Amino acid sequence: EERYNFKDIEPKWQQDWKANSLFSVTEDQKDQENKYYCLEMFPYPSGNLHMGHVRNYSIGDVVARFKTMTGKNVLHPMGWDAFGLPAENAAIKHGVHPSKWTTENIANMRSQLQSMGLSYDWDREVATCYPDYYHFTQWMFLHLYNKELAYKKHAAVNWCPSCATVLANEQVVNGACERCETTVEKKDLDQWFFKITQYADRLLEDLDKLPGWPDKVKTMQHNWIGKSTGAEIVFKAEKTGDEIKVFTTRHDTVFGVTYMVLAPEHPLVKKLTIGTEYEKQVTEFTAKVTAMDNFTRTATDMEKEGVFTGAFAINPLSGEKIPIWIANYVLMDYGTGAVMGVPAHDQRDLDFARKYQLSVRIVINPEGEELPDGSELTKAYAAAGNLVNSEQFNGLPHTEAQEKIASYLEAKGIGSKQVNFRLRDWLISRQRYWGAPIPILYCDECGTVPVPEKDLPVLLPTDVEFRPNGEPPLNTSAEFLHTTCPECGGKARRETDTMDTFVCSSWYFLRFTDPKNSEVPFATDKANYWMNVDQYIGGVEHAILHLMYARFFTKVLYDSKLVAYDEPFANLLTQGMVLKDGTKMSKSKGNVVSPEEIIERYGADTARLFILFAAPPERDLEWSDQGVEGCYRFLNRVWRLVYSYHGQMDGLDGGVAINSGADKELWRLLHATIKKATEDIGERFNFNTAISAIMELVNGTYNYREQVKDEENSALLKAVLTQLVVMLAPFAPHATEELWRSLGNKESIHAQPWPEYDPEALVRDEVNIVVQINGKVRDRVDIATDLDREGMIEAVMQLDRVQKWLEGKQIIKTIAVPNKLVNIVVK
Ligand code: ANZ
Ligand code: ZN
Repeated sequence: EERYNFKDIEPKWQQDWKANSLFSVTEDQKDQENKYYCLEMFPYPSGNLHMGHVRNYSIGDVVARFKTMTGKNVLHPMGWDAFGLPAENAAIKHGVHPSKWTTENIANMRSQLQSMGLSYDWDREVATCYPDYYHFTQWMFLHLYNKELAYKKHAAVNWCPSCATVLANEQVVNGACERCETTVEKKDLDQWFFKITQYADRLLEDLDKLPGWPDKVKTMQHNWIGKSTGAEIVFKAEKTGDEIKVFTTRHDTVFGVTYMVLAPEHPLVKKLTIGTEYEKQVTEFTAKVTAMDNFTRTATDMEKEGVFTGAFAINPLSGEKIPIWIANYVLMDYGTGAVMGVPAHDQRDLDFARKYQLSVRIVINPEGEELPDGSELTKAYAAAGNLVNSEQFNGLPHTEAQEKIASYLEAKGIGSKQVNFRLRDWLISRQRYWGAPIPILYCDECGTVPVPEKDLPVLLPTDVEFRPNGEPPLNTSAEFLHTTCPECGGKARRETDTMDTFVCSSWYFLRFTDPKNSEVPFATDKANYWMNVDQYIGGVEHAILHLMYARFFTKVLYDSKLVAYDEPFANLLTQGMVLKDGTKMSKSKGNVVSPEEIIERYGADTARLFILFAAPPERDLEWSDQGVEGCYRFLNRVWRLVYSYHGQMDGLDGGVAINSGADKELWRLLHATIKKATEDIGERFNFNTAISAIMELVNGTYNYREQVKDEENSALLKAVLTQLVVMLAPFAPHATEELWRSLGNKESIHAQPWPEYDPEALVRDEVNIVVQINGKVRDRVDIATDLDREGMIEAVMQLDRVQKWLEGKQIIKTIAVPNKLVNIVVK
C-alpha cells in the first residue's frame, strides 16, 4: 500500500510470526556458548498494561531481537506473577473468584502484549497461580524444608487489622500498611521462615561476581545484608547474676560504658523489675514502645526515650557498676537486644545520656589532642584516636585496642569477636487465600509432616470464605483442612498459610528453561544450557527483595547440584520511570497515558520507537505527545522512501559499484550508521542514539536522491534501504517486515543477520567543500576530511586560487563549517 497503514500491517505480521513459530527456541546443546537468555521481570496481572510495562518490554524486545540477528540462540519468555492480594481484594469487593479475576486479566494483558509485537516464545508462558506451576513452588518449599532451611517459629509479626493479614517488614511504610495505610499492630503467630541468613555471607561476597549490575543496586543489597563486625561482651546483672550479652562494633570503648540499655522486650526486663517500685513505669513504657514498628523506633529524628529499671550491671573489664535502662531505640531483633552505652563516642548514646543525666566518660582522644571533660561534651567523638582511661590499654591506637581487647575477652571467657547481619530470615507465611498452599500437615501422633512429593500439588480449595475475621481463609474449607497423615494414616490437619508471592518469583526464570516439565521443576541439563540469565531487565523497585530472594534460591539449588550457576542474573538493567509533566505516571496522579490508546492511534511500532528514542533505558523518560507524533512522522517518512521502490529492486543483489562522489558519501554514511547502531545497541544499550543515527541515514538517503536526480545508483540504493530496514527492525518490527517484503524478500526480516560494516567504506580522505567570499560561492575545493575549523581555514588559504580572490582585500572574519564550507568575509 502507498500509505503506511499500521492497522492492517501489525496484526497481519503478528499472526504470520505466530503461524511460523518465529520466536520458538530449543536448546542447542552442542553450542552452549551461543545461547542468550533475555528476561524481563514478569508482570503482576493487574488487568491492563501501563507505560512502565511498555518500556520494560520494548527494551527487552530490542535486546532479544538484536541478539537473535547477531546469531545468538535467544530465549525470550514471558509469564505472570499471578498470586497476590489484589485478586483476593477483588473477590471481597466484587464477589468474583480470584482465579476468574486473574485468568481474565491474564487474557487481556496477553493480548495487549501481543499487540505490541514482542518476540516472546509464547509456548513457554507460565503463570504462578496455575497448579502446574505452584506444584513446584511447593516442591521448592519441601526442598528447603528437607535441607532445614524452612522452619516454623512463634514470632511477633506486623499485623494489618484492615487487611487481616501479616505483613513483611518491608510492607510496613512509616508504621502503616503499604496497601491500605492502616496503622500496623503487633501480633504473635506461628510463622514459616526461610533461613536466608544462612546465606548472608555468600549473598554479600558474591555481589563482587556481578560486574554487570548497576552499582546502586549492589549498594542497596550490601546495606540490606548489613554485615557488621564487632564483639559480644558478657556483662552481669549485679543482684541476680544473670548474664547480659551486648553486641558492639566498638569494644575498644568498653571502659567508657556508663550505662546499659535493654530492649523493652528483652526477657530479663521482667525479672529485674518484678515486684520493685520500678515495675510500673517499666511496664507502661514497654507497652508504649512495643506498639511502634522498628522503622519508627529507629528513625534518626525519633526522640530517644527510656526509663531506669532500678537494676545495675557490672562491667566485666573495669568492674564498675552501671545502671540498666530500657529505651525505645534498642531493638530486640538486632544483636542481642542489649547495648552498652558509650555516650562520649556515640551520638545516640550522648543524646540519651544528656537527657537523663547519665555520666559521660572519654576513652578515646584524637591523635595529639585532648577532648574536653565528658560533662561538657556536646558532640560525640566517633573518629580515630588513642585510648585513655582504659587501664592496661591506655595509649593504644583504637584499632589495635580492638584486637587486644577482643583477645583479652576471649582469654577470660567474657566475650568474643562477633559478626552480625541486619538481614533477617524470610517470613514466608501469609494468612491469605490467593497463594501457594504450604505443603505441610499436622498430625496428633506424628507432629509436623511434610506432604509427600507424590501428593503435590496441594490444590487450593474453591469453597472458602474470603474475609473470615482474622483466621486464614483456608481454615474455612473443611474439605481442605481435614486429611489423613501419610505416615500413620491417622487424622491430620493441613497448614492453612499460603506462601509469600516472592517465593513464586524466586525461581520462575528456571521454570522458563523447561516450562512443561511435570516431574520436576526443571531438567538440570536444560537449565544449565540456558542459565544464567544474560540480561535481566526490570524496575529498580525490585532492587532489594526480589533480587535477593532469587539469588538465595539459586544458591540453594546450586548447592543441591540442580543447577550449575550460583548467581541467576549475569547482567541487570534497571529501567527509569515514565514521567508525565515531571512526575511519575500513575493512576493516583491522574496523568496516565494508556498504551492501548497510543497503539490504537499510532500503532505499536510508533509507541515502541518513541519510548526507546525518548531517553536511554536507565534514565527517566518524560512522556511527550509531540515526541510520539514525531516518531510517527519518521516511520511515515521511512515508509514513503522505501515503499517508492517496491517491486523495482528485484535482481539487484550483486555488488555495489560506487560511481560518483555522492555514491561514495551515501555508502560511507550507511557504514558509519551500521557501526554506530551496532555499538550503541550491542555495547551500551543506547537505543536512543542508535535510532538517531538511523534517522540521519534516512535523511542522507533523501538528500542523495535529490542530489543525483535521475542518475540513481539502484544497486547502492537497494543496499542502503535493505540495511536501513534491517537496522530498524528491532525497534519497529511490523513496518520493517512489510517494507522488507516489498523489496522482494521472501523470508522474515527478523531472521536476517545484523549487518556488518566495512571499515574501508568509512575512510573519506578528501572532501569537496564550498569556498565563499562574502557569502557568495566562488569555488569548490578538495581538502582533507575531518579537519577542525582552524585546519580548514588554513588549508583553504594556502590555495593559489583562493589567494587570487583575496588580492588587495582585507580579511575581516572567517567562518568554517566542518566538511562543508569556508566563508571569508573581506573589505
Ligand atoms: C557500643 C558503642 C560505642 C557502639 C560506640 C557504637 C559506637 P551496626 O554497625 O549497625 O551493627 N547496637 C547493638 N545492638 C543494638 C540493638 N539491638 N538496637 C540498637 N542498637 C544496637 O551497629 C552496632 C552498634 O549499634 C553497636 O555498637 C551498639 O552500639 C548498637 F562508640 O556499642 B555500639
Ligand atoms: Zn501421623
